[in-house]
Amino acid sequence: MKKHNFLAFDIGATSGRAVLVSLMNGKFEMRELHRFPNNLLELHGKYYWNIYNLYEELKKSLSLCAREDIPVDSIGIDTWGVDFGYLASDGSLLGLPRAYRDPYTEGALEEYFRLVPREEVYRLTGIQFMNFNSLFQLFRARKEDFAPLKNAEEILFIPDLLSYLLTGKKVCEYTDASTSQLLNPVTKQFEPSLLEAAGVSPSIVRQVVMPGTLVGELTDVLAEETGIGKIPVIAVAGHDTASAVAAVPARDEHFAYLSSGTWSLMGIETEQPIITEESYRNNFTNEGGIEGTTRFLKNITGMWLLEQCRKEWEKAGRAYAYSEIVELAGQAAPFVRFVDPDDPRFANPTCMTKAIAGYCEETGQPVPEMDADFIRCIFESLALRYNEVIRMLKGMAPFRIDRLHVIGGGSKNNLLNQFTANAIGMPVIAGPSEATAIGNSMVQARSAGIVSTRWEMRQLIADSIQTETFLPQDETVWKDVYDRYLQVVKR
Ligand code: LRH
Repeated sequence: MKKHNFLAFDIGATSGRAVLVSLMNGKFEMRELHRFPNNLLELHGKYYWNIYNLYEELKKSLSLCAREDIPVDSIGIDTWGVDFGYLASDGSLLGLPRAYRDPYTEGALEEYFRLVPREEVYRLTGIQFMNFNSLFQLFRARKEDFAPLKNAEEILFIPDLLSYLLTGKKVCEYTDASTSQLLNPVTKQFEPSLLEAAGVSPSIVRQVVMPGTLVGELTDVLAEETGIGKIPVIAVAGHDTASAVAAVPARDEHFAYLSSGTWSLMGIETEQPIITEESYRNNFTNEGGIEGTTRFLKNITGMWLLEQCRKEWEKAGRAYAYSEIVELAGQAAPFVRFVDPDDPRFANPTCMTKAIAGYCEETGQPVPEMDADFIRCIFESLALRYNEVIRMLKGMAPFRIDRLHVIGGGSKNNLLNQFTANAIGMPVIAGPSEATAIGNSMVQARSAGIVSTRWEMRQLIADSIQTETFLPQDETVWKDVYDRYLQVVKR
């Protein structure tokens, strides 16, 4: 059987990589070709993504492939959600895309709800309320008289924007567009009234296409400059979480997933959106998945807490490898203090360790002293928050959930996997840690006609990777601890 090579660009809010996924005889192998940082760029009080830098890194990756003479079948790009760039009528990119951690959307929700009631926005979109959703970014950009918006003919979401830079062709891919809070998950079309209320013309968005659509080929200049040739670019599941969920190595629907990275995205895959009184109250989202499925999930602040602490410790001369972090957590005293990972103060604090210490002080808990105390507190609090969210999910899921698949970089953290299993009282199956790149390449493989359904993709993934299962332990202890956690976080 012929070997197929798919190049997956997977770009998160802190780093990106180019992963080569090679498929042969019903199995795949993967290799990271290139990794690069993706940093927020602060300019005069506004926060941006340096899209031109990302473009350079994509080009570098293509050149690396060409240098190794790797015959690439196609390319796919997935990134974090909600953000977008503005394009002028001649196709020029206007400025840099604004970053979702820019505080310009603070307070935007309440202001917008005076124009369209909160319930109505949820009824139309089924999307959880987070102030950085594209809808509220556009609303605030309009209020700010942000020049790129004023001069824009259209917007392109980040994966589509990068594909556009590579090919000169524009699409609006469904899974990423679904994170905007502008799409109706039932009709899978944009809701013009939401844009109109924001003071933005509905013509700023284009018709959506489904994952697997061909965007176009690399431009002649790029094909030549990188030496790779006229390779097709596929609009994969452009939202990183959608690509990750596509790669859950499950055999049936009875699972919940936790896509664990900077964010922890916990949810289920459903055939239909779930837009109910309860999902509204619990602020669950209905984002788009592959094959028209819905990713019914909730964002939980994930490794962001730890990543920020780590940066601070590194600056202070205490750089820890990931293995050291896990070791430190194992050494610290258990169950001393908890935080609500989703407390708004942790969204973008100037100093994360101070924010955590402040939370502990305010809630009458011992303030962490050693780095290990912080780490332990973060891991335990995350596991407890996962339990809180999985309980909500169980109450709303249209089917029985009997295991949790943890995927993404965070699935390599065995201590947290065990804590999670203990807290939720259910088996945790960890892996693949590279779910996003795998899901990305599987959609490319489907476009190439090599696999046909998501279950076939998942079978192939299960046959190609090793997972690890964690069974619940110390359940009674964790039940008591969960009650204490609920008291601290006041729920
Ligand atoms: C994770 C993620 C998440 C979005 C956030 C903006 O990378 O895509 O699903 O909510 O970034």
